[in-house]
Amino acid sequence: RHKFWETQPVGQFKDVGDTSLPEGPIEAPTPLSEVKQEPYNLPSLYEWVTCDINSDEMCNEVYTLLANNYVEDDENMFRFNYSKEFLRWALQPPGYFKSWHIGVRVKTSKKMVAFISGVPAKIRSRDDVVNMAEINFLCVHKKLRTKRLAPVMIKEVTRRVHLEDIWQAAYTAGVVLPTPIATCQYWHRSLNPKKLIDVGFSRLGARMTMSRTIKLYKLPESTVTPGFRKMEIHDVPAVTRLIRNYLSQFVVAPDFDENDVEHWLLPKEDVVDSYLVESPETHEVTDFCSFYTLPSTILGNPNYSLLKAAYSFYNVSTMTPLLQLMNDALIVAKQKDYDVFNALDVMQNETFLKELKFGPGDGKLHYYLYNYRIRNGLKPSELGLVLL
Ligand code: MYA
Ligand code: JJ1
Repeated sequence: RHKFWETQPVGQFKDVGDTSLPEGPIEAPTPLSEVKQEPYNLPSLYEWVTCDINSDEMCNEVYTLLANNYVEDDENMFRFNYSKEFLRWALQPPGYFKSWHIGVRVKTSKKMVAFISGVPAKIRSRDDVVNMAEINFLCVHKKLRTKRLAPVMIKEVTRRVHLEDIWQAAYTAGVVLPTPIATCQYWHRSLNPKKLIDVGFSRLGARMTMSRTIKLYKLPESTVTPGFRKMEIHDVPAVTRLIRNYLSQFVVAPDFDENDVEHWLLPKEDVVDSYLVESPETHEVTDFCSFYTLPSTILGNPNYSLLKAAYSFYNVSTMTPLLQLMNDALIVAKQKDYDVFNALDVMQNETFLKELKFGPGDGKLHYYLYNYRIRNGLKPSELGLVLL
């Protein structure tokens, strides 16, 4: 069934439910001197390229490959359109390795036809903090699909991760592979219902008119929580404390330090937005919410070409009810002209999704760990991790 994945150190379908298997690494690390020193062989027409994502030219090539060939919904109506600035941010967190940004070119034309990337991350599983790679942006050009390029790319990124003495990875996918640690549901909150319906992202509900639908999703002009403001650089220590404490309750979550928080959560225009609540009395930072910007290309619509989507990232409530905090996040997203606000049912998100008029989408997201066994499946609410 899975000729490639059966050979890899991942939880296998046959082991599901086997409570005798221990949690933790599946294989022990090998000495670094035993890690293969040369890249894996590609079919002879292709060559590896290590991408310098700071170069405008390279960044453009990766951007264009993904914009034309990356993830689509099941009816091929929308395709993720990560911006160049977003890709630079996603690929260059603290301690990143350029060698983990891997392209494949056609030797003769030099056209980039495939890509895979990793970035380092400390991820905690129960009480075990592990240096991992987060693998993302695996993409093979539409014309080169089903030629078994993906397994070679996965083996090559694995080799380059091993060369940095890292032996575990985390990744998400829309497809079922051996074996998810959790399966999450996408939820969507309409901000611009007319456009969403016009482009086929959503449908007019039964016994609903357009004007009733617009009214249903109306939001206040401005946020309601006193002390709600954009995060600033001087907030990094307070936000780090808040978020570390909050994430400690989940079974699997990133172990962020101040450098990570500065990189991943300090606002970056059209990439990541973060807001916090500073108590007007004590000036303490008590609550936090964030979302990242990931537009999708609308395929084959005469009137619109881009869907502007915000994706819920990390949110922490201690004093402001999460429901009110997220309603304020919806209000800022609406002010900033997003069409839809998306969220997974991870962390405590289930406590606000229905009340804030999110509806379940037709997409699921499966979470995976490489070379690390988690004995049973986790509930989405036990996951404290959001990948881009
Ligand atoms: S998820 C996003 C993935 N990208 C897309 O969906 C974009 C559109 N699709 C494509 O570009 C292609 O269809 C891809 C497959 C490239 C996905 N994750 O080359 P093939 C297995 C893992 O003939 P193609 C993301 O970026 C498939 O089961 N494996 O197929 C996270 C089969 O193996 P097996 C996948 O369609 C990526 C084999 O590939 C995926 O031409 C995490 C077929 O290869 C998938 N999304 O290309 C990667 N899709 O026979 C793993 C298919 O066994 C990282 N396959 O069933 C693992 C950790 C590595 C680091 C470890 C460090 C220690
Ligand atoms: O965006 C998604 N689905 C949308 C559009 C569906 C279009 C037809 N297939 C959707 N819309 C309904 C919204 C509606 C709003 C009012 C309330 C009720 C709901 O359901 C889906 C997620 O649901 N997205 C995808 O399918 C994209 C791929 C998801 C897998 C991602 C893999 C990620 C790679 C990881 O690194």
